[in-house]
Amino acid sequence: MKKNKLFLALGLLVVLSMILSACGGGTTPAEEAPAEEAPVAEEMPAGEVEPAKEIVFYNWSEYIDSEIYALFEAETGIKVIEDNFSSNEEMLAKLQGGASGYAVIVPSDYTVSIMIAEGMLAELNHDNVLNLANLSDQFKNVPYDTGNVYCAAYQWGTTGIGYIDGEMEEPTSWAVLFEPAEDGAAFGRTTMLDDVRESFAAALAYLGYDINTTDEAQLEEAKTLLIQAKAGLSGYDSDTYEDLLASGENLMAHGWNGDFLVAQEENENIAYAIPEEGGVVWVDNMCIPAGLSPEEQLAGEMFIDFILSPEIGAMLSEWNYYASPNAASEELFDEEFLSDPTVYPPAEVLEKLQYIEPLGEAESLYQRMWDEVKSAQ
Ligand code: N2P
Repeated sequence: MKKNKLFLALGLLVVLSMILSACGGGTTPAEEAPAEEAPVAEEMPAGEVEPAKEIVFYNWSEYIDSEIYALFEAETGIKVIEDNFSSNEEMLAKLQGGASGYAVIVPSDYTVSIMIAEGMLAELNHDNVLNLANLSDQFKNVPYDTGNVYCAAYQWGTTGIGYIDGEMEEPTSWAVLFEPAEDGAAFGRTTMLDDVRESFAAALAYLGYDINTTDEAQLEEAKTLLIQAKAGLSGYDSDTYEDLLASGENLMAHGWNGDFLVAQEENENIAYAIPEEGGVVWVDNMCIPAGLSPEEQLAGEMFIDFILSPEIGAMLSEWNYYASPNAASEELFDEEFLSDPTVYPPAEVLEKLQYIEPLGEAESLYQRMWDEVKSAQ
């Protein structure tokens, strides 16, 4: 898929409308109140909160166009600093460890459930996030946060296998990872996600088991397969795997759909497949950690609201090539993007995909087994 003209035009439109609004656009001189009636600078009513001047956005790597920060700052005066994580578990551990200062974080579905249950998220004041209305109905009623009490969907996507077309066959089964053939083109030039739930999900799907199983015997089998896969891997990677394909260093990677589409810009032979055994579909969400000051909370809500505006939501997908949960943004996409099966999988593919679910106690079992996989020789 190539970047399309609509998107480029859209960028211009956004910049223009920002400039106009900075100039008080929309109001012609005739509409302006005569000077003598202009209100004197109003004082903030007691108790009214001013947004923080600066916020930290804790996001997955390479998931946002930094131009969006400039536009947000131009509109609100709030500066955004970005910090990155590579997995839900890394982000969760960091916050559980007491990291503070993040105003907006981007957990996936199952991690939202975990964080709500642990009291780690603040409720959104919907009066400050009016653009929640732009989300499509499906994303207003996600099972892990019905009614967007805590979070707003950011982007959604699938997990599969990216590969170099022409250098190897299309991977139709997870077997390409779990039964590595020494004479296979991608042997030793393959990465898997450094992600406990994603990697177990791939192995469990290959075995025909539920990707959310807590059955210890099934997990042992999955662990054995994950260890077996290591022979063919050059490593575990969740941040740069697509670049390693684009540069030609690797031929195959377990990863997220949009990342491969971005890398296609550099190497048009990059392709994406979801193995026939199925896999993972996910929704990432913008949420505010509990315990912020009212000023930071407000600034965080304003940032979420900004991302949910139609043009900015479209800019986001333009840049990261993930599907948008924002119905108003989708209206700005062209047919080529909306009909790209890598972005919007057809129904028969979607029906083979499952969400990762929170597993309570069993999460530590997964973690212990993942540690064993990682340390196996
Ligand atoms: C973007 C990562 C996508 C996040 N680089 C997967 N949940």
